[in-house]
Amino acid sequence: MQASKIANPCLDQISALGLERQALELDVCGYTVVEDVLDADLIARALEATLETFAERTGNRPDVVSGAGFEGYWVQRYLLLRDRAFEEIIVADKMLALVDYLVGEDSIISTVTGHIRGEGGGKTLPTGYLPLHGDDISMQPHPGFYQFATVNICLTDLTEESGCLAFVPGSHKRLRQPTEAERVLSGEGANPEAVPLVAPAGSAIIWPSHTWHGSWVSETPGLRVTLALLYARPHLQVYELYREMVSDEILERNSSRFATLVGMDLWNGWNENQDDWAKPWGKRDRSRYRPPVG
Ligand SMILES: O=C(O)CCC(=O)C(=O)O
Repeated sequence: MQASKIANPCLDQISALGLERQALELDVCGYTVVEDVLDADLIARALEATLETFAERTGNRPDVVSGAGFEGYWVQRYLLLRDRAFEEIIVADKMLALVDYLVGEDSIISTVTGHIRGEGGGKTLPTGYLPLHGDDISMQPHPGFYQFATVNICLTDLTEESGCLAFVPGSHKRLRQPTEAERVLSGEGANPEAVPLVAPAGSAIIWPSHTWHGSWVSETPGLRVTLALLYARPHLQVYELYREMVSDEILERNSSRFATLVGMDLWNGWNENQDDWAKPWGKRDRSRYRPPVG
């Protein structure tokens, strides 16, 4: 006699991709890393598009080798619609299998943010380090299920010298943000529970929003560049307006999963357009909802 096989599409996908250990790390430690999620060509395209976005919006193109002018911590948000590389990244299969495991297969993308980390703290990060925090900023205690999943895609190597990530293993089970004292990452009172996480370019670092994380000061002149993706359960408010702004052309060249991620299965958001009251966003004329830009 054989016991029944337990069917679950999400678990089957994790097994098919050989990610059982990473799923366990998410459960036990509250974070994991998968190397080689992106190939070299995709990383190069995403890095270029990220640097170009910084150049266009700040008037100063970041130089990954010298880091000049980008000391401390810099962010640029709302990157998804700027380059096809980002469209490919948000559906990378190994990463998405673990995101599904954390927040379900109907999650939506809340932000695609470029992070640049330069030497020291500069004006942008006077402490030098990014204090420990959780990415779920909703009321506490947090629910016993995850509302958001965060992914950091390494577009350059994430080394100890370049201000690597810090995690507090097991902190996802505390269901709260760290206190002011618990946030400290260096000097007197530094939280002794924090451990470093380094990873090569092309890796995805994944954690549920409950996990406490931050990053240490960079001690090298170059820049480390990462993409921060936040996936949210579909009833939550997102940071960026992809639902309203995504073009038909982008939807046509991407998968139905991409459409779900940018909100095309959502029903909320009614106004005077009465003919839309019975339609999800994917079936509406979205041009009627676009806010003027600029
Ligand atoms: O890039 C970092 O140093 C920290 C990233 C982070 O806190 C996040 O993505 O939520």
